[in-house]
Amino acid sequence: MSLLPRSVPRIILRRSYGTVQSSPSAASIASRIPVALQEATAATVPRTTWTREEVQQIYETPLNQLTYAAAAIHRRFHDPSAIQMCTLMNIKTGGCSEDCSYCAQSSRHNTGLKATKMSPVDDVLKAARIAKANGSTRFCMGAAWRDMRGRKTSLKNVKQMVSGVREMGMEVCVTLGMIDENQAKELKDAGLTAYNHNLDTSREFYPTIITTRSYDERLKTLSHVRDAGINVCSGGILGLGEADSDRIGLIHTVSSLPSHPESFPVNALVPIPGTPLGERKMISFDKLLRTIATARIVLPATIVRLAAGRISLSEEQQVQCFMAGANAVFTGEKMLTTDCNGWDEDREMFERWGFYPMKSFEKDADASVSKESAPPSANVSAAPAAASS
Ligand code: SAM
Ligand code: DTB
Ligand code: SF4
Repeated sequence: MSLLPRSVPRIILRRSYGTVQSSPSAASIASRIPVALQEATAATVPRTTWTREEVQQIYETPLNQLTYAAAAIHRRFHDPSAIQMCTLMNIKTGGCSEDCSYCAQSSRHNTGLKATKMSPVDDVLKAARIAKANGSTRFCMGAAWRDMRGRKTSLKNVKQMVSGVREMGMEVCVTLGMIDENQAKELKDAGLTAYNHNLDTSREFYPTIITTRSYDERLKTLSHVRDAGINVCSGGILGLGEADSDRIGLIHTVSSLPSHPESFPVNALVPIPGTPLGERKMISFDKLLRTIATARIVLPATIVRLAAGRISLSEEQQVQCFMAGANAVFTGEKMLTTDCNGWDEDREMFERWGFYPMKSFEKDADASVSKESAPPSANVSAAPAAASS
């Protein structure tokens, strides 16, 4: 028996739902997605041949389409629920000769930061043990240096720190400024997993931010790191006053390196009073999300790291970043000189949204043997995670 009153015209029963009937066909949706994004969505290996125009096309895709594509690509190349937890330690604070206009540690700005000597090896290893006990699987040590020239004793101490952290089964990264071939080899032999050295922004915009060392010098350090078989961690800062074209330029530059960086940190400027950028407003969230999604698409096998400035994002904004392809964070008591989201807060957020910490060497773990507790001499991090075609 019909449940409809007799007065309802029969035609209603035959009509399909309006949303279904009027939704555009898959072909018409696809025709509005840039060709570069369609190609990226179909790719199964990273490519180093992107043109700047292609990266621009991807970056300019409507944000909801862009983040959807990024999420799909993220699933092809990574476990989308695994987020790498990395803890930072500043092993040599302040007094840096460089003029990076964002940095609290440059001696050229009056930021009120007290310069310190290098931390003792034991203190660093103690901090790494605490980070590990709290769930971090990567430990990154930063020093406020322009380069490693004439720092033989410091390099010896850093190498002891590197080996000590590796013996704990953690990935270990350092950021010490510019290094040459031999220093890179020594760090590799000590067991270093990754070296962080950011390009920060596009080649064109770079000289308005830093004048004391060039873009090419930075690229040279990246080549020494890569040639030594250490994973490259290189990304940028958003909110320096750069334009969309500069964020596009940065992603294009790293995508055209001989192999993609293993890790691409996306820092949002933390304005430091006393620096030339101390009054800047935070980058708008849509630009941050767009940059993360574009990086995920163009650098599909790379770890995209939601770095400085995360503390200013709401939990929902952070989760949007993870859903658009970010899969690493800095977590713990401190960044280098500024505050960081803590372990407990991050653990609770992960549980609420269905994320879990990435294991150490998970991205390198294609080989059948578990590398979690391999000693430095096992040379386990020789191949960058993102082997480019
Ligand atoms: N001295 C080394 C160097 O310049 O490579 C290592 C330390 S440096 C502080 C590491 C990176 O942190 C910088 O390249 C920059 O991308 C980021 N950073 C520094 N200060 C920042 C800030 N105030 N806001 C956001 N990111 C910042
Ligand atoms: C990176 O790209 N960001 C981290 C890490 N690599 C070394 C440093 C962020 C520093 C944020 C400002 C501060 O704490 O001084
Ligand atoms: Fe020195 Fe690095 Fe800061 Fe530049 S970013 S001033 S090189 S510590």
